[in-house]
Amino acid sequence: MNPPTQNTGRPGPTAATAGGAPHTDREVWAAVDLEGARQERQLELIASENHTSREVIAAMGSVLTNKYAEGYPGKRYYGGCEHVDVVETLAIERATKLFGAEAANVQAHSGTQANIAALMALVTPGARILAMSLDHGGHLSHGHPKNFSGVFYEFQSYGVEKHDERLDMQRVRDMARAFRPSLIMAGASAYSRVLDFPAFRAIADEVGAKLLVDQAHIAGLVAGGAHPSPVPHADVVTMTTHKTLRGPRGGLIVCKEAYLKPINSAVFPGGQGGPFMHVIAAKAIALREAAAPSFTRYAAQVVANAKVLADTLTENGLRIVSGGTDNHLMLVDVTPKGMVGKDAESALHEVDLTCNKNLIPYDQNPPSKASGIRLGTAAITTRGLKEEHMATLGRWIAAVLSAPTDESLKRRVRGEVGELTRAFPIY
Ligand code: DSN
Repeated sequence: MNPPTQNTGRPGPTAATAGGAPHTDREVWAAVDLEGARQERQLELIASENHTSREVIAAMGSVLTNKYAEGYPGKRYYGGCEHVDVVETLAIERATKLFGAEAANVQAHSGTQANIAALMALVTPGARILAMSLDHGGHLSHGHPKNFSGVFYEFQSYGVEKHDERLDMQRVRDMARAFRPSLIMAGASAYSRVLDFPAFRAIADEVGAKLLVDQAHIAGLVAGGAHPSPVPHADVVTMTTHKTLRGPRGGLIVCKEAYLKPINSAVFPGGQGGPFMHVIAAKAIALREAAAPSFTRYAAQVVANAKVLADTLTENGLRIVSGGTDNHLMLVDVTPKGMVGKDAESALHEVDLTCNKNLIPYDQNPPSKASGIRLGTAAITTRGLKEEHMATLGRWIAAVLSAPTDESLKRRVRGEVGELTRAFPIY
């Protein structure tokens, strides 16, 4: 089944349809219903979010949530695992096939849990690791001093160049030659350009390091052929399943066969106890969806939409970090409009456009204010929006950020956003 991209006339996935259960807990279900309505009403531009299919949601609300299954298929520490074994085996088979990998672990509860496992499997505590700076688009679990990674390993960060806001692989190579890391990490949560995985591999080989790629943001683009795959180059690839891959909230690891044993043992018992079998079922369903030809079209449309959105924002006076995007996201410098990211996020929220403030490289503002916002097209493409809608959306965003206190403008834009979201319901 593919996620619906047009009005099916069915009710939403929240209280009305959650497993056909009685809804006696009015307080919780009221909030769930409101969240469902919010998602329908607003355009979701948070680059790390998406709208899953109803089948994925149904699996997460299934009886599999009742089952303990510590261990792996065929080798569990609990009885009664014969059916969840089938589910986990399907998820593993689908993950390896979809990403062309030798092996997979589908149990990590999140992307950070997957990274914990990968670091445990690949290096020893205290090891030197070279990864992308959070301030330039990296991720907390790539060495932030308060994160497990920064606490237990010695990180050095590479970043983008000041003049073009892109990674310079020669600079990364120079840093690796000087630092001599045991592991190099590639991957980002706010970098809009293609990552050069063969270059990362060559640098890792030159300095005798292993290569870990965190493809959390781009996993769906990789699956759909809209971004080069890191799998042939990396020793281990971690990801989340809920961003561009459009599955349930969770983590996933694919790797060379030689790393499967240490990865499995680092996930369980290393960093987790019982796997979430309901989420693993949802991962299996999402992986099947991502293997369909329609998902290849979806991934291409996500990238095409992002390009039009970035171009329209540029034409209307905003600055896109690095000059544009090759993937599903962009960092928009809002300072040309005399604003900071925090205020831009609020102004857009008032017109039902949801996004997050974000540091831009070499930002002069603190993270609590930030000079930019991060926009992504994964979720709005799922609900069926195409290039022509991106041009309209870009003009709305630029207009609101040019006059954030103009109440009549915001009323008008909010009304137009409402017309669009009603024409393209999620469920
Ligand atoms: N919080 C995620 C994001 O928004 O990119 C990363 O974990």
